[in-house]
Amino acid sequence: MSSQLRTRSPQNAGEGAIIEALAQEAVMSQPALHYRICHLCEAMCGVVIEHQDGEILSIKGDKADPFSGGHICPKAIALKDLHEDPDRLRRPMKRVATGWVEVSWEEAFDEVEKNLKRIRHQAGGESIGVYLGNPTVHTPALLAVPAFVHALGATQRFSATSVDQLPTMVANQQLFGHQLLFPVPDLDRTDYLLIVGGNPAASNGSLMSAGDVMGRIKGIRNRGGRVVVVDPRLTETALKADDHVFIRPGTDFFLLAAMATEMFDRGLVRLRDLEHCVEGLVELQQALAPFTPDTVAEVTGVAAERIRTLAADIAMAECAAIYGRVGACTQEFGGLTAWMLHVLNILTGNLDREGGMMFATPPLDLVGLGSPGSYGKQRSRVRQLPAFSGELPVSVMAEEILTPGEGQIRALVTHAGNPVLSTPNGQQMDRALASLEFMVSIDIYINETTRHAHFILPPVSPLERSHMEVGLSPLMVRNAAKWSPALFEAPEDSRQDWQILNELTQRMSSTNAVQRVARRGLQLVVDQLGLDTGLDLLLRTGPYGTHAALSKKGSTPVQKLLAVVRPKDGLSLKKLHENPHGIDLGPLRRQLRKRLEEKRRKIPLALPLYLDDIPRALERLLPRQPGELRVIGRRHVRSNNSWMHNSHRLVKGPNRCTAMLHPDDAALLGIANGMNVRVQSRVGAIELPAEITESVMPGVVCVPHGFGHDRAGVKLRVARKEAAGASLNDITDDRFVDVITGTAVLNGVPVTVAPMA
Ligand SMILES: Nc1nc2c(c(=O)[nH]1)N[C@H]1C(S)=C(S)[C@@H](COP(=O)(O)OP(=O)(O)OC[C@H]3O[C@@H](n4cnc5c(=O)[nH]c(N)nc54)[C@H](O)[C@@H]3O)O[C@H]1N2
Ligand SMILES: Nc1nc2c(c(=O)[nH]1)N[C@H]1C(S)=C(S)[C@@H](COP(=O)(O)OP(=O)(O)OC[C@H]3O[C@@H](n4cnc5c(=O)[nH]c(N)nc54)[C@H](O)[C@@H]3O)O[C@H]1N2
Ligand code: SF4
Ligand SMILES: [Mo]
Repeated sequence: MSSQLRTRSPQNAGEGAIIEALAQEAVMSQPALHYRICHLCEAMCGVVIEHQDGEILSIKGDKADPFSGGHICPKAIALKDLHEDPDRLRRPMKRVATGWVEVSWEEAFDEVEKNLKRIRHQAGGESIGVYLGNPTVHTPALLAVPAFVHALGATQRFSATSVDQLPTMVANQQLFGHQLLFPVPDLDRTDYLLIVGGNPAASNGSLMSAGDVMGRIKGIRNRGGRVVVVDPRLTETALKADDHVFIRPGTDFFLLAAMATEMFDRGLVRLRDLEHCVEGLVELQQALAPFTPDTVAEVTGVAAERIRTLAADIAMAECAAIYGRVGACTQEFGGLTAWMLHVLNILTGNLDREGGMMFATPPLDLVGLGSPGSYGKQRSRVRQLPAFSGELPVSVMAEEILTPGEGQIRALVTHAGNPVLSTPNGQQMDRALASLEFMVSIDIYINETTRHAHFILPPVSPLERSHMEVGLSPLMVRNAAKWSPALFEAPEDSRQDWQILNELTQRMSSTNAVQRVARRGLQLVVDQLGLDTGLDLLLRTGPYGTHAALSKKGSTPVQKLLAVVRPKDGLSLKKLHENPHGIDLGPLRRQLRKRLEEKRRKIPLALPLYLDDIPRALERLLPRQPGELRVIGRRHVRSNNSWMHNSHRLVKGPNRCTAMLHPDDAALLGIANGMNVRVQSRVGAIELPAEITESVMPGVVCVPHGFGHDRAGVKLRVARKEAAGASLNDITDDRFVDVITGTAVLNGVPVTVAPMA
């Protein structure tokens, strides 16, 4: 099948190829259906791909998928564009004086190994940086990452986590004892959903994997429940909610803390089943006391009466889920806000309770497998920002590359990441990457980031590999399992992400000849068995697996032995293969109390880590100054961070890279709708058209991220021509971080706006 696709592609349309294609016409097959998980966002929709002779005929929602029930968004169809995109790299690329040349895998791997080893030998593991981008989580290759990082010896690790959910992971670890214990809203059973800084109507849901998230949210209202959105913009989600609360960017902690104080003062705190699971309640109440509806009304822009009602409604609801997302995390008090979100769910007794915030029981037990996480065991060299679980905030990556001295990063490996467009102070990041002695990117495009690489190692198209959402499984709002085989055979001499990582792991980990031979042998075995064998093993020993007893806490040796000789009828790769639409594993189940009991720990509500940051918040209890403007971000359902603007179908329509401004601010600044404006911050300026709208509150400028494709050397033809735009992260500030976690402040960055001549 795939060979026909290749012969038809314009690049290979030589005479021989045409003859081969003609010969194969004779064996043309019938259209066939392939069932698959869309891997483009966290919603994990089931899709049906109709295909014939290596050609995709259509992509539709899979109605038989128990998780998504047929829902898809416009991006699903872009799976075809992505697969066929002539700009998508198929062969390893080497950057030479005149541009890029294709090289063999052997040459690319040899050169990468030689350069990384040379630098490691000269300057140690500190001199090698690793950046893992968001799609890393959307491939099962995630399982190959820890060994790779270990083999590399790289001690300066970064990822998109610190421009995203880091505050939540820190709060998970601090309060529940494990970074991956993410509470997710029990959407299908809740009566009240409070969304703080999330826009599922655009994002399709995040840290709450839910097929048809807006359908499920509508379900809450249909059964008489209530949905309230807290956001500086009247978003597409807010339009579908019962109520929308405008909030001044970066002030959510004040609002949430005042709600807690209101609950304490009015005797509305109701721990319910969590009564014996928490400690520090009195200290918490004292620490939050300065924040009351009256003291925070001005700073947040939310009237005191409204805060009181919000607090009472939520406290009195039979069940409620208080959920926060990107807008809550990537802001000045992201750490405190993530903490308060957990705290409010606890104070209202909604944590680990049906209809509240619960924990998934995924088919692969990532909580059991992964490290619980650690805070601040390492600090960054230049600015002393804390690492979390061995990972430094990406806001320091550029300075760690640019600042000379011992421990300076001289080589960088990026995997599925585009920090130039996705992390703060993109222009500085651009300069930093350009200055590296050596850089290698495992990526599918030559984009704003990878153009600086010396080598790019591209994995196969996502449709040429099997798929399972490993990393997202702890985020599901309903337990389910699904695995998809490859749709198309991978082209000859191609590699999947995990194979590229595995090869580099083997090459970078051995120093002497004997070890090297041994590792080669091991690698051959791993290559032969494949990643799916590993998945099968994890499924079988996971909570629903055929061999669940093997990993279950408290199983006796006899039970374990029995599991081996007489496996039960449970999950395995074979089972998932036989159920191509996926398998429903039921609603979320209570588990936190059991986990806490097992670890003999309570939830510490009044941790010094958080209480010590409160004085900083108190200093910022200031109303908006006249003329003050702060920039926030925006997502659109037809975009995906920085990397899907090369799909014709997705980018068509009006220019989406605009700066939204409130009419009052526009009038003051003399800006008319559609006029080009210059948005300036401490670190830089961008120019883009203004969009004047009452959907943003006064004082807010709203710009989407992930644009700015018109840079020299970017080989994304559609994106450059049709959706170049300007990069929001050219004005976000690498020095503006949440103090607790080092997470970048991407929302609430002070800016000025002026009309262009
Ligand atoms: N179509 C599409 N889907 C995506 C993505 C995409 O780029 N495009 N990206 C994916 C990724 S990586 C992620 S992490 C998720 C993100 O998922 P979401 O968090 O749901 O996505 P956003 O649309 O960024 O929503 C953030 C909201 O926070 C608001 N906000 C900004 N500042 C503040 C503030 O100070 N306080 C409050 N309360 N709100 C604030 C913004 O106005 C915005 O509406 O989406 C995923 N899905
Ligand atoms: N101002 C502002 N900035 C933001 C955000 C915001 O809301 N506002 N959101 C932040 C968030 S939530 C996130 S997650 C980050 C994302 O930050 P990044 O992960 O750094 O950026 P992406 O745009 O997701 O880039 C993904 C890269 O992976 C490549 N890629 C795609 N698929 C594959 C694959 O299968 N294999 C490999 N090897 N490569 C692949 C793409 O070509 C691209 O280079 O951006 C953050 N930046
Ligand atoms: S919402 Fe869209 S991008 Fe996300 S998984 Fe579903 S179809 Fe794919
Ligand atoms: Mo993200």
